[in-house]
Amino acid sequence: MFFLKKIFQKKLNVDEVEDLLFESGVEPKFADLILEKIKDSNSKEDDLKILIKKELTEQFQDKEFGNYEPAEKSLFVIAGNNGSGKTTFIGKFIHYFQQNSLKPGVIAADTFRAAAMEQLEFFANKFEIPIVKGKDKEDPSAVVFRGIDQLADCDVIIVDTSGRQHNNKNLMAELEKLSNVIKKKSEKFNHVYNLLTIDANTGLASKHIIQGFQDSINLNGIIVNKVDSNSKYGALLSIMNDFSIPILFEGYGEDMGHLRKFQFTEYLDRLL
Ligand SMILES: Nc1nc2c(ncn2[C@@H]2O[C@H](COP(=O)(O)OP(=O)(O)O)[C@@H](O)[C@H]2O)c(=O)[nH]1
Ligand SMILES: [Mg+2]
Repeated sequence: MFFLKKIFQKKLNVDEVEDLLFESGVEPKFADLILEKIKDSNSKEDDLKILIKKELTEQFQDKEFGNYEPAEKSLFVIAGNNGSGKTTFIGKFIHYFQQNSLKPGVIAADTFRAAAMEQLEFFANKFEIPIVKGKDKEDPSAVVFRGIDQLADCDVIIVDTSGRQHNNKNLMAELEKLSNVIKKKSEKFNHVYNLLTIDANTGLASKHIIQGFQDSINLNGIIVNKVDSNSKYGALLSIMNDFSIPILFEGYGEDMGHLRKFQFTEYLDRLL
C-alpha cells in the first residue's frame, strides 16, 4: 500500500493532502494538478481517483513507454549507485530470461569489491548459468572485453558494474570506457542496453543521478527497485516527464520473482 492512497482514505484538509503528496515524491507541478481535482470535486473517493488518473494520463499521452520484449543477441550493462539493487536485479533478470527460454550469461565487472563478485556468483550458481569474473582490481573494461568472447554461446549477456556516484569523475570515466569497449564489439549484438538502477526511496533526487549517468553513457532504460518499501513512488511521474528514457522494470521485493514490467496504467493504479 502506497502512502499516497491515504489522501483518499479519510477527510484531510488541503495542507495535509499537500504534505502527503510532497512526502510521496510528487513534485509541485503534479501535486497542484491533483489538488485542484480534489478541491473542485464533491465526487466520492473512487470517482475522484478516476478523475485524477484521467488527468495524469492526458498529461502523459505523448510520452513513449518502454515495453521490453526479451530477445536474443542482447547485452545489458547494469549501472547505478551502491545499494540501488543492481545485483539483485540481475538475479531477477536471469530468472526472467530463463522463463522466456533464453540462455543468459553474466560478467562480474565489479572488480572493486570481492563480495560483489561473490554475490553475482551466487546467482550464477543458483540458476546454473556461466559467469566470467574479473580478477581483483582488474580493469572492468578488460573483463567485459574477454567476457563477451567467452560467453559467445549465450543468448543474453548481463554485465554487473561497481556502484558509483554520478558526480565521481574517475568512476564515471571508467563506465564510459566500459561502454566504449562494448561499442567495439557491437556487431555481435542486435540490442545493447545501458540500464540504470535506482532506489525508489531516493525520490526526486533520482533526477540528478539519471542526468549524471546519461551525461556519461547513453542510457536506454531505467530500472526502479524497492518499490515495495517506498513512500516516494510519486517521483516516477517526474522521471517519466523529464526524461525520454523509459522505465522498463520495477523490482518489488527481494525474491527472484519480484520483478515486473513497468506499465503506466498499472503504475497509476498502485500510486492512487
Ligand atoms: N525490499 C526490496 N529490497 C531490495 C530490492 N532490490 C534490492 N533490494 C535489497 O537492497 C540491497 C542492495 O541490493 P544490491 O542488489 O546488493 O545492490 P547493488 O549494490 O546495487 O548491487 C540488498 O539488501 C537487496 O536485498 C527490492 O526490489 N525490494
Ligand atoms: Mg552489487
